[in-house]
Amino acid sequence: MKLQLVSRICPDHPADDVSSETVRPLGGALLGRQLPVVLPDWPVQRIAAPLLGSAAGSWQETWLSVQIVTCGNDEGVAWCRAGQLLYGVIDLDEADFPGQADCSPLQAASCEAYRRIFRLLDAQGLPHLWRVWNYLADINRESHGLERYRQFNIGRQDAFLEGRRGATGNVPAACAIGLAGGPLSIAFMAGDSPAVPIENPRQVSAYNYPADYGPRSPTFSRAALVYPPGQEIFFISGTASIVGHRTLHPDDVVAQTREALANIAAVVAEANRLCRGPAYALDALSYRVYVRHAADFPRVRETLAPLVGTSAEIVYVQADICRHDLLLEIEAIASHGLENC
Ligand code: 3EB
Repeated sequence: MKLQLVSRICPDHPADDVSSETVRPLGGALLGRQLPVVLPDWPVQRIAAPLLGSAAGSWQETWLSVQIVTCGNDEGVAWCRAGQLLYGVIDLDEADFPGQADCSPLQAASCEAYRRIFRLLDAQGLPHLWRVWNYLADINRESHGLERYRQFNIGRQDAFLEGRRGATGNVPAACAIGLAGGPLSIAFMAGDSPAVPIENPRQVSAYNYPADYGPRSPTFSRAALVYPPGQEIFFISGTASIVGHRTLHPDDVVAQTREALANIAAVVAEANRLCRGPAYALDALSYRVYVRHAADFPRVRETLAPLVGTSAEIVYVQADICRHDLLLEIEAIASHGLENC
């Protein structure tokens, strides 16, 4: 495998377990209530969300590449590049954005973050965003007359349109998750070839959601197949208990878990029609599950375990979901080597 995601309980020193002659870290994420003070020297997204069902204080995920990695910091984006592939992280403090009557600080920060990402990608000659991880504080709180997730959606879509990237169809896989505090934090992976976007036949595409969910639709695809050399990576976006465009089972966390997994199964079936490698299966994905209420975690785990099988890796964290009636969201990832590509 050329590009590899390794996950583990945080080592004492982050560089210890990933440095070697043959693989080099490209970037990654740290999840947990208490994040280590010593950070790796590659771009790391800090996700301050309590782990559920784990004694560990934090969890580290690192993308490793066999290619030469070059790194930099431009436009406030910390990035590393391996061949035609780039991973970056940008954190913006909303307090640095005064906002205006028609544009809240969060909307301004969201637009600026994506503008800077697009400028970096243009400068690097790697125009195609593949996967984006968005985290913001108090995602469901209303301010400036609008829920904060909806403010974020305006800023994000503005930047896509300004950067002459369409806001429908060819858009990256993503998640947008609420944390208790901290900056607007956006991590991304991008490349020189377009991602193959995948939609879910059970759901209205998010970029076509009606205005009931905010003045601007979210800019993401349900999943993406992407092609680093010799490889296919399958990114499944944050997936919730939404059918059509409506939330189902608003007060039933077990039913929401089953519905979210039915959506993931539908996305996997779509991907299997389009993928170039072997088919993907639910028990061979690596999952991240965001649970709104920690007290729901045992029931979510009990419901999910028999549906995804024992071989699937699942990391559970407590975090807020972008609609107040959603109790959980599940994202997943898998990768296959491609022999003749
Ligand atoms: C949904 O399906 C649930 O705004 O980037 C999932 C994945 C969700 C990504 C985003 C939002 C986003 O609408 C929420």
